[in-house]
Amino acid sequence: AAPVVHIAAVNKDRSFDDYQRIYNTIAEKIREEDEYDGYIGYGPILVRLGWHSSGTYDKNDNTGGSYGGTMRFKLEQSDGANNGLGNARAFMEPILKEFPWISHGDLYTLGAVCAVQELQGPKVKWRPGRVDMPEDTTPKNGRLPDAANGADYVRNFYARLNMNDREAVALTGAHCLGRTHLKNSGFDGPWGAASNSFTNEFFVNLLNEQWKLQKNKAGNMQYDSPKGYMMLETDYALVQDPAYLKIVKEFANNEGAFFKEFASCFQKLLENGIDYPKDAPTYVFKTLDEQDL
Ligand code: ZEM
Repeated sequence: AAPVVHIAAVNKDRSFDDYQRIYNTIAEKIREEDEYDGYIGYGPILVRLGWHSSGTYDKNDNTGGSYGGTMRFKLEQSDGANNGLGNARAFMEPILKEFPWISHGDLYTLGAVCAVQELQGPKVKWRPGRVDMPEDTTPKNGRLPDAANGADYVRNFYARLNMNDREAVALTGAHCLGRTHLKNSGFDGPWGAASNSFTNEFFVNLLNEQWKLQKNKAGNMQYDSPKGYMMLETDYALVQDPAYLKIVKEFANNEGAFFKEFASCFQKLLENGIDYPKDAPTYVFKTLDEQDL
């Protein structure tokens, strides 16, 4: 079969200001509802929503990915890997009511960009044009990664998303945000101390903590440190594999290098499978701080 083509549909009636308004509405709601998940807030789970909307992509046939907004369908929501994302979708519901003209794919990716920036991460360029697609284009369950695996699995998984080693390591650095929840994934605990600020702490902790592989309360294996931090097996694979380790060391020593790589491969992740016409606009949103809001 011919590969699927997804062409960005740029809405000529909408300008940068319209999207910045949505960004601001999301950012203000993150700031307002700061008590969520033990005062971590909604930022991390909005990043996870954008990533899981995009992480179904398969470069071999150009299926999956963020374009069709298929995360709005039960079939995709019911993938075990998406457990817990109902909270992020519920967060977005009033935003969709207020801005009914935006597609689900655009909203969920814009939300992830907003969260990264509002949590002091790098500026991530964002482009509109995703179009809600019918239910029968929903990718089958099982395309999102399984944490109980080592470096070979990680490398193969990211190859399907068209990501090289440096991009794979940078993307995993998003685990500076948020935490694992027993009731969602069967894993338990945060990756570090600053769960709602975007930093290179994930890499620093990978290298500097005393990690011990043990079985958690749900019977799953995870690495734990005396400070109460955790690592998934797929995270720890980044220090076991020599090619990955070199990049982990670079990002631990140079937060700027991590931010630069993350900004570019996060945009790439959110846009995988989409063709943008030459005249399609690229937006860089201002943070609330920069607008004195
Ligand atoms: Zn995650 N991730 N992830 N990830 N992730 C979790 C949570 C978060 C993997 C994984 O199994 C898990 C990327 C890659 C990979 C975030 C962002 C990104 C959780 C915990 C698991 C189990 C879910 C829970 O229990 O609530 C695996 C195996 C990955 C690759 C091999 C990439 C890439 C990400 C973004 C760029 C974020 C922000 C969270 C925290 C969510 C929260 O609610 O706090």
